[in-house]
Amino acid sequence: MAVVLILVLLALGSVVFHILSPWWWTPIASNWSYIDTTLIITFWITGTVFVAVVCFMAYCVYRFRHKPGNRAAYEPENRRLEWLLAAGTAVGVAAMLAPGLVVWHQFVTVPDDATPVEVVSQQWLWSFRLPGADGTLGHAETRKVSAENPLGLNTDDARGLDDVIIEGGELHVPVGKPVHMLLRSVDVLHDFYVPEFRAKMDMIPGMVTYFWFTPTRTGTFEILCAELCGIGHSQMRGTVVVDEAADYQAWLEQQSTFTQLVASGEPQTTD
Ligand SMILES: [Cu+2]
Repeated sequence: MAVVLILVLLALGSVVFHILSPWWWTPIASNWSYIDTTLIITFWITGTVFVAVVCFMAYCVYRFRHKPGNRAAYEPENRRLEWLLAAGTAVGVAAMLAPGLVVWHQFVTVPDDATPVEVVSQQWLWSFRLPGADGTLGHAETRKVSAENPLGLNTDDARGLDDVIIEGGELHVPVGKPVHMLLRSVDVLHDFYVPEFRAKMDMIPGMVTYFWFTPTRTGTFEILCAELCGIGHSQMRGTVVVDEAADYQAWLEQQSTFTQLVASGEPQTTD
């Protein structure tokens, strides 16, 4: 009887803990509320199955408990039950995966009016690049990275000369405008993650990964690295500030372009 009680309490306790849990998500600051919807669908499906399985175990322990003279019936196969369980599992798994495919498609389908913002990761620092007056980013590659050219811009590409470079500083983005995030790594795997934006993407050396989002409220948010990338991984934090348009412009005018950085002869300090 104690086992039955423990099982029922386990099921009930899990549901109560889930409802009262302090480890819930942070208030959202982007357009990706669909990501939360997919999580809630997964919670409901896995939660229902978990409670049903544990309660079924409790029922079996109670119903088929030992009684003198009772004998177990031998039933090696039950076609109907196997079909039911296989079909039920398939429906549950499909219901968890299908919404994710829809949301993923939206997550990587960048609207035409999104502003490109490049994020460059390295052990253990976040740097950023914004387009200059021409509205486009110049070509860059890791082999061109040097002390004077920390993001590896291709100096033959005129489009990059007016690019705004922020090495190891804060990224600012204007509120309400879609942003096309282009993610590069100059050394190992990293992962750009801002919990409030519900946005997360691996950064792979030699590739440019991307997603887009629209910040929906102003504020200061922490960038985390979500891929174990070496001894300094847990200190690999950055900051993204979502500004009103006027504040954003004021900030942008304070930043140095690639040409100004090269002319000054020294790279920005990283602290
Ligand atoms: Cu990292």
